[in-house]
Amino acid sequence: MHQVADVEVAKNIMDANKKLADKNLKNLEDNKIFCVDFVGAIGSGKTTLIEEIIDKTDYKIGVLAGDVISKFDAGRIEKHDVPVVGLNTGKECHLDAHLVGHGLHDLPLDDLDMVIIENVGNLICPVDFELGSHMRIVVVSVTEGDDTVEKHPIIFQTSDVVVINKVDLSEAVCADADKMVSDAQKLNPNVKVIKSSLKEGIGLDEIIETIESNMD
Ligand SMILES: Nc1nc2c(ncn2[C@@H]2O[C@H](COP(=O)(O)OP(=O)(O)OP(=O)(O)O)[C@@H](O)[C@H]2O)c(=O)[nH]1
Ligand SMILES: [Mg+2]
Repeated sequence: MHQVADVEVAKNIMDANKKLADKNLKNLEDNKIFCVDFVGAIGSGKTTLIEEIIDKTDYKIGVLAGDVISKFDAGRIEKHDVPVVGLNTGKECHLDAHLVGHGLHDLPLDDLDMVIIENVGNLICPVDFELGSHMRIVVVSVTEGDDTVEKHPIIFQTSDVVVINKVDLSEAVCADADKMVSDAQKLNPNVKVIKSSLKEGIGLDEIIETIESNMD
């Protein structure tokens, strides 16, 4: 009996989130803005990648930076002279479309052509919560272990691009980055997988090209 009630509540939450995600997407499209959301493990390199994209492209980018508490990542992004809104989820391990809707309200949408959302570092909770973006990129790194992809299948099945980051550290942590690539391809044959070392500038151009190819 209790389980039935739980399922209904969960379904209502997901339905409400989906409606708000659709509203966010319409808001972005009305303003001719392309939106990418980054999910991934804690410390995998999401903020570093966003900083690189801001520095290496000419797009007018606004950022929604999710953190459980504090505004650490928002503070980092701010230094790149782009508008940024820090979104705190409190105890929650993911952003949702409602929070993102408020964040979009606080960005100067008239003056942007791209919005980048950084989710809270987590490979499980963000899966069910669409935010209204056009594409989702999941970032993991070799330092989490080369079984990370096969252990968290759903986020790789529901993302458009997989970035396997920190390949400069593969040897040091005895991780096989190619295994992570093939695990992702097995889980999602349509997904684009890119190995990167943001420290050494490897893979960044391909990530940017992939985003641009989705903007057409
Ligand atoms: N060696 C190495 N370090 C990297 C690479 N990319 C990022 N880092 C470092 O990894 C650490 C975490 O990077 P962040 O960009 O903060 O990671 P994040 O995914 O945003 O972390 P959270 O928001 O806390 O989940 C930082 O010290 C980065 O400098 C890489 O390719 N190689
Ligand atoms: Mg971050």
